Amino acid sequence: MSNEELTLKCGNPECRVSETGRCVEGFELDECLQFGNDPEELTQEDESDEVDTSAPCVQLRSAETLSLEETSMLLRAAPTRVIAIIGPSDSGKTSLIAGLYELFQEGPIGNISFSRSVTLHAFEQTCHDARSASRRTSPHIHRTRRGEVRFYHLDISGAGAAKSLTLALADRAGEEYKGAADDTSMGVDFPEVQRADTLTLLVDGQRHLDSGARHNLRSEVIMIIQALVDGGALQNGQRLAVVLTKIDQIVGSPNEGRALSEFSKLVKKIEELFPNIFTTIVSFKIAASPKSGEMKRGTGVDELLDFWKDPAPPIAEPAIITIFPKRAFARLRQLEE
Ligand SMILES: Nc1nc2c(ncn2[C@@H]2O[C@H](COP(=O)(O)OP(=O)(O)OP(=O)(O)O)[C@@H](O)[C@H]2O)c(=O)[nH]1
Ligand SMILES: [Mg+2]
Repeated sequence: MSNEELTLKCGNPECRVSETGRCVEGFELDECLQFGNDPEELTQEDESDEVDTSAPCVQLRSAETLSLEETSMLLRAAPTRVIAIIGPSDSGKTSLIAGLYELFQEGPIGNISFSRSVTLHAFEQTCHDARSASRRTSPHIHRTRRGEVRFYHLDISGAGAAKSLTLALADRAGEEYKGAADDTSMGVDFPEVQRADTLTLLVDGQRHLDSGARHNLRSEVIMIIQALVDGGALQNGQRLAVVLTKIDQIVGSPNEGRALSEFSKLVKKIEELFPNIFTTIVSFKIAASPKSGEMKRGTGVDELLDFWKDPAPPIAEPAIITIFPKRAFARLRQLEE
C-alpha cells in the first residue's frame, strides 16, 4: 500500500475518501475534522442497545418534506413565500434546494440568516445524495419520484420582514411538468404553481451547450409555461425567475458565448410570448452542485434567494381570474405581514 493510500482515511464510516479522494461532507480535506482518523465501527454493544420503553418519551416529527396540508399550516402561521421550482427532469431543481441549504451551513447568505427548518432531515438527505451517497467521484442526486408535490421549509431572518420569513420550496418530479406540456388534455393540477409568489423555471445549462439538445430544450421550456397558462395555473400576476443551471459546465467551454447568448434569447422569447402573465421576469445563472472544484458550490444561489424573499405583488383583480383553483392550498393568500 502506498503512503498516499495510508493517509486517505476518515473517521466517518460513510466517507469513501480513500476511493473518491473527496470528503463526504463536502469539506476540503485539510478542513475536515474526521479526516486522517481511523473509521469508527459500530460495536456489538452499539447494535444491541435496547430502547427503554418504560421511559417517558416525546414523539418528534419526522423532519421529512411537507405535504400540501402541512404547508398550509405554515402559510397560516407566518409571512411566507411559496417558491415553485419547476423545469424538465434533470434541470437541477432538487440540487438547487440542496445547494441553498449547504450555503446556509457556512453562515448567513448576504444579510439573510437561517433561523429554523422543520424539514432538516429532508435537507440533509438531499445534500448527502448530492455529495456522495452514490459513491461516485462526482456529485449525483436521486431523481425526484413522481407523485404529489413536496415542500422544504426554511425560516429566515434579516430578509426585511418584521420577524422571520418562511420559505416553502416546492419540489416535484420534472417528468410531471413535461407530461403536462406534452399532453394538454390531462389538465394541470399543480397547486404549488397556482399559489407561488415566485415561479422559478430552471433551464439546464448542460443541455444548452449542445446545439441539438438546446433547440428541444427551448421548446420544452416554452411549452411548460404555455401548459401552465392554458391550464389556468398562472393568473395571479406572479414573478418569474428564469434560471440557467450548471454554469460550471458552460464557463470556460468553447461554446460558452453561444450558450449564454442563446439563454438571453430564450428569456427574451418568454417575455415576448407571455407579456401580461408575469409582473416581473428576471434571469439568473447558478451552479448549485458543480461537478468540478473550479466553481464554488451554490454559485449564484445567493442572488436567487434575495429575489425569492420579496413578496408577490397584491392579488390580481378578481375580474381576470378565469379559473377558480380546485385546491384550497392554491387559494390561500397572505393578507398582511
Ligand atoms: N455540473 C453540474 N451538475 C449539476 C448541477 N446541479 C445539478 N447537477 C446534476 O444534474 C443532475 C440532475 O439534478 P437534479 O437536482 O436531480 O435535477 P431535478 O431537476 O431535480 O430532476 P428530477 O428530479 O428528475 O425532476 C444531477 O446529476 C446533478 O448532480 C450543477 O450546478 N453543475
Ligand atoms: Mg428532483
